[in-house]
Amino acid sequence: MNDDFDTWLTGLRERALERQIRGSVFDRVMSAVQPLPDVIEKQVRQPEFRLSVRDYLDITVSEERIRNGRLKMRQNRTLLNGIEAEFGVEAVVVMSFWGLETGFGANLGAFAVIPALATLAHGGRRRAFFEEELIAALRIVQMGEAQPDHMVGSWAGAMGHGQFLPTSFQDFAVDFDGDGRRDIWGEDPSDALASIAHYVSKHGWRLGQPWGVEVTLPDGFDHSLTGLGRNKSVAEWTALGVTHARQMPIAEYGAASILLPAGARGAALMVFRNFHVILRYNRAETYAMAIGHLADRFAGGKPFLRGFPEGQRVLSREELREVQMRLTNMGLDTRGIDGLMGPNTASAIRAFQKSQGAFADGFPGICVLDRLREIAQGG
Ligand SMILES: [Ca+2]
Repeated sequence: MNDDFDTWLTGLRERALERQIRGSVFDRVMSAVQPLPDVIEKQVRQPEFRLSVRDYLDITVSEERIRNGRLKMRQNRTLLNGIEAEFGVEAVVVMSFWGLETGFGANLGAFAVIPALATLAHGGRRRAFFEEELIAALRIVQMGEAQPDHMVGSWAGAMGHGQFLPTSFQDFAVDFDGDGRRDIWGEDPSDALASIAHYVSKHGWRLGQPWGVEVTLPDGFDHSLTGLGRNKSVAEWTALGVTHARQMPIAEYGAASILLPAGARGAALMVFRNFHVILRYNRAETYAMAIGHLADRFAGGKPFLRGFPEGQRVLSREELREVQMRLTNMGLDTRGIDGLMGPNTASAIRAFQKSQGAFADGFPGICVLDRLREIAQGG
């Protein structure tokens, strides 16, 4: 390499200076930076999400993690109480993010974040996004908040116990132990855990409200009512016959949606505002469900009553595109072949399931694709 990289660096220097990064800081930090081929490799090979909901939950909400989390919670009781009092986020919720993101600090990531971000900003996908993060990382150094070699994280630049990108660090990291520095990387997790709580709080967390509850749907329930954002009040859902899976009352938490994370043969969830807050940390619905469920388990809650069927999983984007193409060719118009779930794709899948005598939940599961491929082969 890397005339190309050096040329890019020259341009970057100008853009950084326009953004109030001092030339001396830029030169000190960036002069020795070389692109990291590993990082591009990781981005290219980033696995599509292919675990079933059941397998994903088995890994993220394992008995071992629940035990480990409860132990860490006792060890950090005073700290967590202080954080809950300051930010209005339950200790179990903070613990859940800590557990899922880095195994309670056991795995902060092995990459030097500045070279990793420089690699992605120069030659990866989503360059503008990563350049923004790189400049934020330089600003952290310029402010004297961390030295470059202290800033370790994932290949994609997510740093510290809570895997904060540099822009999130700037906006949400806090100095909770009062030593004058926001340290989300150190062995003492005080600042990092408070920063997680601050992030969650600023995105609208409501203390004392659940993220969601497992519910039972009545026979003949119209599955087209399910999906994130198809909101009704708890009272409206109750009027439709939806009940708490463990026969408990559900308080009125405002707008609620019903999710079927693994289709109608698996557990049904009613989710509330706090579920959307978790999605601000990571947009995957299965991630948000795992965070919420792990927090419930830390608090002594029970496993899902109904559980999730073996093998059933959501289709990858590429696979969903294939489903859309095949359905559209059969005359079940999905109004677009983009690999994204929407109401038109859901109703096309439902119509297809009905035509096959299958349960018509509109769930974009692997079974749908398998059946479509069989039909294409004359099955
Ligand atoms: Ca501190």
